[in-house]
Amino acid sequence: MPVQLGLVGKPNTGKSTFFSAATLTDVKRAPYPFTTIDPNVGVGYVKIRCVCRELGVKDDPRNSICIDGWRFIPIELIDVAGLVPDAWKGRGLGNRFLDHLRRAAVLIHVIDASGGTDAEGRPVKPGSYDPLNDVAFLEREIDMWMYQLIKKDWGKISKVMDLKKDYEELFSRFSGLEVKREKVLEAIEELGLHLKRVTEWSDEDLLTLVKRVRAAAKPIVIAANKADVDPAEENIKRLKKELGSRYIIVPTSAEAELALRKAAHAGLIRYIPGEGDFEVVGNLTRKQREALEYIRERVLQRYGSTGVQEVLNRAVFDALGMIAVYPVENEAKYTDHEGRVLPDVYLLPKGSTARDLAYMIHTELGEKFAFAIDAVTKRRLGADEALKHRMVVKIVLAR
Ligand SMILES: Nc1nc2c(ncn2[C@@H]2O[C@H](COP(=O)(O)OP(=O)(O)OP(=O)(O)O)[C@@H](O)[C@H]2O)c(=O)[nH]1
Ligand SMILES: [Mg+2]
Repeated sequence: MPVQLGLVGKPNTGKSTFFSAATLTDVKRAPYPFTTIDPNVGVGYVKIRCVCRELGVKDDPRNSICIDGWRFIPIELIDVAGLVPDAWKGRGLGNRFLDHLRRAAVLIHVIDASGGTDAEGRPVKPGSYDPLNDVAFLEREIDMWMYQLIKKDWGKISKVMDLKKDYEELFSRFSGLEVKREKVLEAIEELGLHLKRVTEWSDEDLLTLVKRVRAAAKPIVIAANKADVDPAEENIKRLKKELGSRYIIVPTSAEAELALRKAAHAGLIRYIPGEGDFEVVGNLTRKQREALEYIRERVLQRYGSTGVQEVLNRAVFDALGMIAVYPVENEAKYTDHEGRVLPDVYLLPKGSTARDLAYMIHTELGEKFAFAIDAVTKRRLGADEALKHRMVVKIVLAR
């Protein structure tokens, strides 16, 4: 299953616009709250420098896309309804929508950095609301939602755990949120909760535990959106100064990215997602030219890019610490058994071994795994050796 990133935030901040831009699918977007009700799920991409250029080969991608030496690797995005304060208690569209985020590995918090949306998602004059308020609010909503899920029938399950002297019930609750047991155990020990019986944990102990686990298992990346609208630039400076040590913060203009991708799709411009400029190649109307010029000045020249690609990349490579690896069957030609050059790229957690890669491709491949070779240096990899980002790996099977 591909890694999933969840787009969250109060209503009207641009989540669906971000989703549309990143997946190039049309979904409902409008300048009022609760435009999105049912979640949208789609495919977006992270972008890496492809190894094809340095290896001097023309690649033939299958599970990913190569454009001008940039490899785009698919990930899944989910765009949910806007959250209002106390959504976890069922306010607004409530916690039903939070439940769609169970599988998300990173939460991308889309905020309206221009301060043009109030706490409930209603449009207000830009600059009249402080977007810094939204950061703590969102984190609390997510934490309380998790806490509530974990705490259900606590009296009963805490007794069971004390009786069995284990944490199985708790692990299984968290595993429904795609949280691994090691992360839960780590947090229990860090907080010293293993020194007490589970039935003696206070509500506060449990909430602290949930917060700790949430931060480790579902990190939040901030997309400071509507960066094209004044006074977003000043707000983003403040945001970075006050919260930059706790969060990855990326200025974005989802609207600009959407316009650029649509123009590129229509053959009007050449634009590679994430780049700092575009080239006009088609016939533009005056209105189109003005709109693109606006994007160049207000977004690309100011921030270096629209930020949408950077958010996805930072979520996967920095917040999750994943690496991208190319498996091949022929280490001389870098091909699969059909002769396709560098067909696939897989995203794996840092620290993964070649055997982990084999299991990820196919269980059978994992079971028959004998050893692996770095296809570029032809060096045999150690059984416990961690793979490196952008490695090309040949898996050798036992007979
Ligand atoms: N200027 C500007 N406007 C944007 C940007 N991104 C989104 N918008 C506008 O903000 C409004 C809300 O966008 P949506 O994408 O529908 O917002 P949402 O967060 O999905 O809203 P809900 O589904 O109601 O929670 C629309 O009018 C968008 O055109 C941006 O980067 N810049
Ligand atoms: Mg929406």
